[in-house]
Amino acid sequence: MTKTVITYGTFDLFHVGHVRLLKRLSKLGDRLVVGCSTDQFNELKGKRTIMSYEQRKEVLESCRYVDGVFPESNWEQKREDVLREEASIFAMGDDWVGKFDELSDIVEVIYLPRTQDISTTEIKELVASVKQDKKQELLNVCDHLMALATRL
Ligand code: C2G
Repeated sequence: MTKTVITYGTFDLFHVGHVRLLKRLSKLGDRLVVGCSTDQFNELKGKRTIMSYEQRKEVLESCRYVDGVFPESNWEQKREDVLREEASIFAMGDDWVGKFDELSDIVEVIYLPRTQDISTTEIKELVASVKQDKKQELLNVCDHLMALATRL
């Protein structure tokens, strides 16, 4: 009997935290399927993503640890998904601890430690700060050039 593990997420700006979770999950069974949040569902979750659902799905499907990806478009579909996929393990990072325990009548529910010091939000903030540094550098160069120009 194939042992299927199921998980869900946005997986925007795919990073090592996502990879390490999927790698650990893949070792818990023979097959790992992922519910990838649609763009509409992310709006409902209040999450702004950089990558579209199609791009995030394509990246997940290219990951060696993932055997299948399906759309996650609401909070209520998990029970139906678990039954359709015949999943025996439902797993999430522990930022979700306790949130999906109501599924434990049909599937083993587990929460794994998140990977520290990396998140999509931190990546976005880092990019924004680099952009800000570059902008300030350009402004400094402009000021310097203006100062030189006034001396000519
Ligand atoms: N994750 C992790 N370590 C990180 C970042 C994320 O282990 N540094 C895990 C999260 O705990 C989650 C998965 O990677 O289990 C996907 O994270 P997100 O893309 O942020 O997913 P999220 O927005 O939490 O959506 O219905 C459930 C939701 O769709 C989960």
